[in-house]
Amino acid sequence: MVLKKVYTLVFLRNEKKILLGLKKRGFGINKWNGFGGKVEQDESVIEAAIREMKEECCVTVKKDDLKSVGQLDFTFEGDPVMMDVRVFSGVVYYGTPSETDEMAPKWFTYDNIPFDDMWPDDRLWFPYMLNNKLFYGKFHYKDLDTISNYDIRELKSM
Ligand code: 6OG
Repeated sequence: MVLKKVYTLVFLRNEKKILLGLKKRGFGINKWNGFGGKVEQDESVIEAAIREMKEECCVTVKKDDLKSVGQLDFTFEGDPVMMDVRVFSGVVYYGTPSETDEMAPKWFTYDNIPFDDMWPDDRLWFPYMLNNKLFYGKFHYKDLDTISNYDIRELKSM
């Protein structure tokens, strides 16, 4: 049996730009990504998404302003734990994205997303998110730089 851990990943967006954060420590260090982390035992997925936004970039988001847009399953060679990442997108937020010990936030225009400095899976599923399509993706990593196989499909609903 594969053990599963649930994570959140939130992207704030507007018509021209998307907010990414440069991860300053831990898993995915020095990569640009959305904001998120592990869902704790005493909270729902959406509560975790909101908490992580506050902790990682000092921004308040409300439950109804986060839209569930995708799900990503990651497995890593030799690791029995599957990461089940729930992806959210939002437009409305309160406060100013600010640097924390964990993340350095920055807005990127859609033609300037730094895929070379992101997880390799991102360039495969971002087109779904950016085109407002719901998606499910499954990726197996041979090592932290290499995807050995994957599958992505569009979903009709989440
Ligand atoms: P903390 O360790 O910071 O949570 N995450 C990934 N995101 C992408 N785009 N690709 C991956 O490919 C990822 N693996 C993990 C989930 C880790 C954060 O990083 C995301 C969480 O938001 C392997 O608590």
